Amino acid sequence: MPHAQSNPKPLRLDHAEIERRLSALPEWSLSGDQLQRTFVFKDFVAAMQFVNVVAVRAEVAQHHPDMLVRWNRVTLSLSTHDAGGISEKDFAFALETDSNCAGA
Ligand code: H2B
Repeated sequence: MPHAQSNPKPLRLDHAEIERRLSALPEWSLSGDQLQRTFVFKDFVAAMQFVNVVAVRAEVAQHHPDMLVRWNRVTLSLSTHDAGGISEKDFAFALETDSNCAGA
């Protein structure tokens, strides 16, 4: 008997599909094989608060962006290791981050 499929492997999106989805996320861009956005805050403490909020969401989603902090700037880079590129999980995480960070 086949065992239950709990987590089907995410599919890598092709370039045309990535561009199509990116047009709905104007703050994000493609950097190599990752979705990327830099968020700007009033100071380092605000930037670090954002990092911690993202970290909690990443643990819940089991999807962890690379995060680079430069004083008041945080760059998130997203890809899906299992897919070997960008999947819909990356777009879902990007969209949710935008909706949690209006005005960042
Ligand atoms: N984060 C990101 N950004 N991409 C992944 O493919 C990924 C991850 N995979 N966090 C997760 C962890 C995977 O290794 C675990 C087993 O769910």
